[in-house]
Amino acid sequence: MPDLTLDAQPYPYRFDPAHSALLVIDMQRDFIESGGFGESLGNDVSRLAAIVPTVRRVLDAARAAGLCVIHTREAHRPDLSDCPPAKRVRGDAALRIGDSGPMGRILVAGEAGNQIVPACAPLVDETVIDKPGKGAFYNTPLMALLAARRISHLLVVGVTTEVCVQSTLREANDRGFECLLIEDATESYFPAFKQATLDMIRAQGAIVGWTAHAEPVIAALAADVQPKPDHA
Ligand code: C5J
Repeated sequence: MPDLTLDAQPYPYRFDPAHSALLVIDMQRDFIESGGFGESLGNDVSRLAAIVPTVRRVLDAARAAGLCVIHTREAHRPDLSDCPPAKRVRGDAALRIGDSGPMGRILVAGEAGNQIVPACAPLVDETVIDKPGKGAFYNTPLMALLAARRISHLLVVGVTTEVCVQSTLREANDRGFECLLIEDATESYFPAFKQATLDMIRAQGAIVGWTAHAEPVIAALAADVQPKPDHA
């Protein structure tokens, strides 16, 4: 049974840290820094950069509580064999997936721009999943990994709210996970899209999942690491 409860919408979220994971979606330079994929699509990346300290605080709290931490990256093979042509040619981006930009080839595994921003860099014992799609379950080992660790609850942070984060939440929900999206640890290039996503997720009695601010999540995780009273 879950044994931690925190203030969330549309009603309190309960989770057992032993069966929960923090899923950090695509906190990559390609989306957050100048010269990457996000900017090549004409977006103002400073909105995303602003959440980095909050994501880091959630990461620190999860690590201190011993939670399973999994990072994802939107990353294609250098030969682009896992990038559907439709994904590559769509839109009128200044730089397309696979093109060379100031941080290396756009959205290609191993390139500088494809790395996670230093403040949120994975620790050596944390799993990093490269995903060719927007959802983190499509064509990745994520489901098998969560099942092997008997994870039932996902705390989700990262970017962008209405693209890779929302796709992943919906995939997870359909697979039976109880998902919590941390509002101030996710961001979109479009404030209205972020708001709509938050509203859609928690609507109709948490039809996709719950939302909460980082503070109650951090407090709940911190309470879990406090020394327990000695009842001996
Ligand atoms: C996008 C993502 N926005 N990580 N990717 O293309 O949300």
